Amino acid sequence: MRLYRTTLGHFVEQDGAAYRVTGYSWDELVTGDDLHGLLQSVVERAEPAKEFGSAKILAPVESQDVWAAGVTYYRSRNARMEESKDAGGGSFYDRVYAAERPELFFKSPARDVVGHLGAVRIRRDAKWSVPEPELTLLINHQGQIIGYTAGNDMSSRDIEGENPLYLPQAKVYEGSCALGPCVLVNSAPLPASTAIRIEIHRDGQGEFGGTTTLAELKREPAVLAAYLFRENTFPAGCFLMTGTGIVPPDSFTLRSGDEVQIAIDAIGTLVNRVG
Ligand code: DO4
Ligand code: MG
Repeated sequence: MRLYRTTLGHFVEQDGAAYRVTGYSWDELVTGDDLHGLLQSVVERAEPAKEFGSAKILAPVESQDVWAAGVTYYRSRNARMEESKDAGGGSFYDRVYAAERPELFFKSPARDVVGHLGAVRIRRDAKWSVPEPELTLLINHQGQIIGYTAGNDMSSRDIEGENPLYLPQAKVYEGSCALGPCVLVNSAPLPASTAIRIEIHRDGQGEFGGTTTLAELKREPAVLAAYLFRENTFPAGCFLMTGTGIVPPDSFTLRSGDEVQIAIDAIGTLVNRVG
């Protein structure tokens, strides 16, 4: 079941039909004891809501901040080692890839998350910017994974490559985090065959495309979530991006006007224009 936050309220979609979910704020849904059960009862009892087609989809966020994991795919490890080799990156990215403790960082306050069809941004002082397509976990206040969405961890590779201590500036700025279009509400782990795809279009033409699967993700989502919750509490739950396994060639940088499409099996496609 897919849960949408929209300008006309919340909707759950299953088998091509959408149903209104009334009586709960987004935070109440996310912090409830049994979101899946609640949505199942809506699907069984409510009439399909045709107005869903005219609703504008909003970011699936109310009070949930966004965190991110890094260097969780071999492709990401290699790309970071290369971009930071002049700053001594030859070893520290390899070490975090191999270590038991994952890299986790704060990505975005809830208020800055961009939704489906919203505009993401590249930093004005960056020369080398890329999108990072990432499976993103919705975790409730008890630390349980209750859903999945698609995420874009927009990143400034020249800034993070210059010095690892610049990572927060490369990663955390307005318009750097997009999530959506919905939350796939499912506490069972997604199959390893789940594909994550990206397409970047420029002036109506395909500029870059790539695919990976969850089989390439080195760490279990539940383990990433457990590390995040070790010494943090999230009364309204939170999102955790699980890292990127797709990195465009070094010659590629995003431009204003590009369209980024991130598709994840069973979730859908998050589309954002670079503003
Ligand atoms: O360590 C830098 C950030 C890594 C990251 O965002 C990723 O691997 O997705
Ligand atoms: Mg990332």
